[in-house]
Amino acid sequence: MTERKAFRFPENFLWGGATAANQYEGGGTEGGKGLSVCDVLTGGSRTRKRQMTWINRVTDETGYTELRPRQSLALPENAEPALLDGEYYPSLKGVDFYHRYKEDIALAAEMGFKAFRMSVNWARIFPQGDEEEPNEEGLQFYDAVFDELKKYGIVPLVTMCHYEMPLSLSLNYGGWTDRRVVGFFERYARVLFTRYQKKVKYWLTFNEIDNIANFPLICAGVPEYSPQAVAQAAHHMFVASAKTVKLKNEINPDMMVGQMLAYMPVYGYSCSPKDQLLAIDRERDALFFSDVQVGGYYPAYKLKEYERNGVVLKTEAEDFELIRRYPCEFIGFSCYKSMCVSAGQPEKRNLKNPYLEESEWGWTIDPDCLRLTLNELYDRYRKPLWIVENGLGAEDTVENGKIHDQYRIDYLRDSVKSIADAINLDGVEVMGLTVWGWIDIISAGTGEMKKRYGLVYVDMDDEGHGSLDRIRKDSFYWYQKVIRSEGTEL
Ligand code: BGP
Repeated sequence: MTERKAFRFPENFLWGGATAANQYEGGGTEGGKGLSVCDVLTGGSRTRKRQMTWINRVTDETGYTELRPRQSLALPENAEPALLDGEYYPSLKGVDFYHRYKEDIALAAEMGFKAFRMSVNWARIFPQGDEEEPNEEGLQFYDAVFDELKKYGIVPLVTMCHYEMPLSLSLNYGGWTDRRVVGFFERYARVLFTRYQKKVKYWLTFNEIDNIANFPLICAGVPEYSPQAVAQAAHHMFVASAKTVKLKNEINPDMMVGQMLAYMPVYGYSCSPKDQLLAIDRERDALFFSDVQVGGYYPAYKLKEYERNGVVLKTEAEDFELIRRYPCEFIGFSCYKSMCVSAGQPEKRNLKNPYLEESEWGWTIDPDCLRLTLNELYDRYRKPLWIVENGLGAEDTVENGKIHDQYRIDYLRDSVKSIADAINLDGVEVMGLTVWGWIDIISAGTGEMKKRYGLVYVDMDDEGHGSLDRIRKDSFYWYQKVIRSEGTEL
């Protein structure tokens, strides 16, 4: 790869910021909204996993169970996830976008945003998930948000499900393992596309669909982890994605439906060929999902894996034709860091990379991870790409009403340079960049406020205490300058 000569971004490059309803919106039990799977999660920390609270309707016993990657929930007999009196649930509050959306959108406009990534909370539109008719009050809230964005000429990028499946669909159907959920999602998509076709051009189906193996409940409402359950749920999501693209074409083909993938370049720890084989295998944990949702086919390596693991998909005659004919039109992806693997320690998901620094939460700070990812995905699919999440989670300090977050400016500057190189040196077609958590919101992984990504500080602590006042950080003014100069002033 040749070195850069200059930074240039296309005039129509969509600079902006990203959030998710379950981490930002709040109003968790207002406006007719039902509970979504994240609402019953407590706060956690770097060292304490988030807990899912439950109740036993027979014995009235209540308790907590850990959310553990690639494992089933340890729920007692007859227990089900539920809110407990006196517990704090970060998702129910977010940082109150629900009541402060005008103030926040004005801040986004002040920075010069062209795009605003957010999610519609599925449980605000269909509180139980399987109703025939949507919740009108929920639809009106998003109408008001889209109208406010339009006032400033900011385009929405809307995630249809960002870890926000209605909890009832998980409890009563087992989430995406049940084929009927495909129909419920199609109904939801029809309502969104019909209602907002003139206000929203860009849609993403399922946030980080490839996280389903790590967090089957949060990603797909599947409480009992098994390779079979995850494969079946993923298949139903693929079919729902294809039906969503088909529906969009019927309602208004000017809209675009993208896939949303969590991606991390995986490096072999050494130049041993065995490390490279393992690195390819790990990258395929994510690429499988884009091969199907964007490439339109089930890759051979996954079919072989299913065969080895005894996974047998229940499919319907139309499924593979739908998947082939209606692939997503662009890829939105999150990329924060890279990983390192060694065939000598295959059980380790990630080894410390001696060439890279790490954040306070142990995430590698890799200035090249975006360029690497953009090239990998563009070479594989030749479709437009959008970095819909990138940013640095860090502890910030307020000093005399200021937040000097030079560390975040440095991280984002490297990200912008990496994207510029992919565009100018490698010819990758990049639609935009929406930095993650442009305003401080609760962390998905830990539920903390302490892990701040924002260019705007929010006065709230990990327990939800604070004024919720917004304060512009140094990075706010830096990003404002970057957008105004179209990426030439970094
Ligand atoms: C991604 C999610 C986002 C966001 C981000 C940062 O996986 O799509 O919702 O939370 O990770 O992770 P965290 O908030 O755990 O730091």
